[in-house]
Amino acid sequence: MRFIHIADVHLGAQPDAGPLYSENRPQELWDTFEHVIRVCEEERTDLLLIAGDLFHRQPLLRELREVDYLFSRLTHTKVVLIAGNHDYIRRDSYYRTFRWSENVYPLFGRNLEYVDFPELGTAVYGLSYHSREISEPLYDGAAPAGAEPIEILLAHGGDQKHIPIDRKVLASSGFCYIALGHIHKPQALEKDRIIYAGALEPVDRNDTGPHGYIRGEASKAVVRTQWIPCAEREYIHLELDVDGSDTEGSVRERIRQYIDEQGNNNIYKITLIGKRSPDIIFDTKRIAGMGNILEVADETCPAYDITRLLEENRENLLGQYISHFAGCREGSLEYEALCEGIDAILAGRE
Ligand SMILES: [Mn+2]
Repeated sequence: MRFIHIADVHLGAQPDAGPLYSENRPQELWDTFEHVIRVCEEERTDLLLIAGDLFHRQPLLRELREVDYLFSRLTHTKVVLIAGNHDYIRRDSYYRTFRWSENVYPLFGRNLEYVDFPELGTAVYGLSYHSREISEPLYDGAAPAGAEPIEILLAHGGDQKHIPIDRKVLASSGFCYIALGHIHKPQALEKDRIIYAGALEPVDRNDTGPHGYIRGEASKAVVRTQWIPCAEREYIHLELDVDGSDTEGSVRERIRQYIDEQGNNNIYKITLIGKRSPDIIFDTKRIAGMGNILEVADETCPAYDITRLLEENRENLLGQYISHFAGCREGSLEYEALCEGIDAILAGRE
């Protein structure tokens, strides 16, 4: 039995993407989702498992129709999905009344239920969110019914307000694979067995690193999985360490080189750190205008020659201020305060 496990597609979201991509970014979430559907068709995947938050918010009727159209074109694959905290089954949710194609099996109940595929020797279990938050550890008591040799749990959550998960309890639950959603960073809680597929595409600027889906194969109760990156873009956080020889031009050049190496498709958040020459000011707006860049923060501090400043200013406020910090170590909070203070006093003189 071959399956693909995706989660947190967040269709309908408008991710932060900077001026270059913002307009197209919502469309890219759909494009990557369609790509996965195509992979299912090409590879004749038996089951497509969607572990919650297919939508970023309550799905519109036309969005459900688009999604179901894509599912309906699958000639081999059956689709099982649950609703997560973002697309929870609200009182007026279209999820309640929508008529899906016959190869689609929503597990939209509040309580654990399962769908049985005898031809695949597989049963898939799951429940859905009927509210934004669920603080009870609902999966702690989840156990397979022994309906089929291969028993899979589709689950969504893992933090305090969204069905807290105890890894050890899950590990001893008896399911041969647990397809998790909600945490956007792809990760295995247990190799080949308890896995967060991660968001299919990064949705938030903090969803750093590559994103994609899980491809798995189960024979009897033995599962083997592979993580397949497929997202169009990645959020990359860069801490650029500057020194006294850097100018704004050299910093921009170094950022340009880094972006060329890491990929022009990606979206960057840049933090300047280290010690800059005291007479250099980095124009963060200009740097952010280079393209691909979502945010630039300047956390550098000026590289003052403190001994010399002290010598030259013994008789005035600046000298007195510096002497208060005698003996503080570079890099410490006190040192940072010292530099900020020197900055302020020097700026006041100008
Ligand atoms: Mn979620």
